Amino acid sequence: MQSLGTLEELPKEYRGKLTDLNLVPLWPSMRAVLPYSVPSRKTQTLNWNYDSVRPLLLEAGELTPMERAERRVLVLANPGHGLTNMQATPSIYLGLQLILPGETAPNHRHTPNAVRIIVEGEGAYTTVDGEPCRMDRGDLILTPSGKWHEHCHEGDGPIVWLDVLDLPLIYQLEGSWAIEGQPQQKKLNRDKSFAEYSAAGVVPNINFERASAASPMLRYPWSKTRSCLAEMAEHYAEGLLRISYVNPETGASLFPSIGFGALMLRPGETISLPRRTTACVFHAVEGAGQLQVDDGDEVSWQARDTLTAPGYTEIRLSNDSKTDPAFLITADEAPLHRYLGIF
Ligand code: GTQ
Repeated sequence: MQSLGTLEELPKEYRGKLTDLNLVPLWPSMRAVLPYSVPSRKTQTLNWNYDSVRPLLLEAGELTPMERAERRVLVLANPGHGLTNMQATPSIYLGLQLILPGETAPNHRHTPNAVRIIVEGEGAYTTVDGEPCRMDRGDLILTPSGKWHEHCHEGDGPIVWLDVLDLPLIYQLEGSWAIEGQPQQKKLNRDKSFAEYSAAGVVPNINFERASAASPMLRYPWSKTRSCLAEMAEHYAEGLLRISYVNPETGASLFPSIGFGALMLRPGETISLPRRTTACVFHAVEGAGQLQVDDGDEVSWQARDTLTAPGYTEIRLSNDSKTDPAFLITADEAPLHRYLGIF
C-alpha cells in the first residue's frame, strides 16, 4: 500500500489558508478513516463488575436525591470512546440505574429507544404509556422511542437495572431530545401487552390492528427465555444455544438500532461466537466464567456483570461451573449494520 502525504509535508502557510476556509486535506487522514481491510475500533473489551459498581451506586442513592437526578444512573462508559461520551459501543449506551423504595423516576419520553434489564431487587415497575410492566430479575422492559415511561418502586430493598439505549447514535444524528410529563395514570393493573403475547406463536386478534412498527410486547420475562434455552439444551447436545428477542408480530429486532439475544452455556462449556462486524454487550444473568476476545487476555465475569467486546473479533465465552449452566443476555448493533449493508 502506498504511503500518503502527511500534514507536516504541506507548507505551514498553505495549511493556515485551508484552516481559515474550514478545509482539511483528505490524504493525511485517509488511512485513518479508511483503514485497510479491518476497521479501527475504539470499543475496548471490558467488564463492569457489579460487586465493584454496586457500593458506588448505593452511595449515589445517599448523595443525590431523586429530585436532583431524575434518573439516578452510573453510566458504563467505555474508555476507548472517551468517558464523557457515554458510549459502551459506538451506538449503545449502558447505565446502571438505582431506585430506592418509595421513589419514582418521573414520567418522560424521548427519542432514543431503551431497554431495561433487571439486575437486582423486586417490587418495581415501569409504566409505559399507561401499562405497568413489573420488573423481575433478568426481564427485559421495552420503552421504544416516543413512549411515556416512569419508574416506580414499591418493594423493600433497592432496585437496580441496566439501561440499554441507542442514545449515542440518536445523539450523533442530532435527534436526541426528551420531554417531561405529568405522572401517568395507571390505566391497567398489569402489563396487558405481555398477557397478549405470552404464548409463543399466538397473537391477539381483538379489533386488532398493527398500529406501529415498534414491538407491541413491552415485557420479556426472563423465566420464559430461560426455560426456552433450557429446553433447547435438551434437544441440542452441542452447538450454540442462543435465542433472539423479536417483535412477536413481525420477527423483526426489538429496535432498528439494537438487537437483543440470550445465550446459554452448558456446564463446563466454552463457546466461540463467529466473527461478526458488530460490537457486542453481554450481561450475565446466571453463572460465572471467562470471556476472551481473539488471542487477548481473559476477562472473568460472574452473575450481574456487564461486558463489552469490539466487532470483527472472535469471542470465546466459557462457563466455569462443571455442574450448572450459565446464561447471558446480549445486545449488539446488528440490525443497524444489516440496514446499512455492512453486516
Ligand atoms: O430511565 O428513562 O439511563 O431517559 C438514560 C436516560 C435512563 C430512563 C438512562 C433515560 C433513562
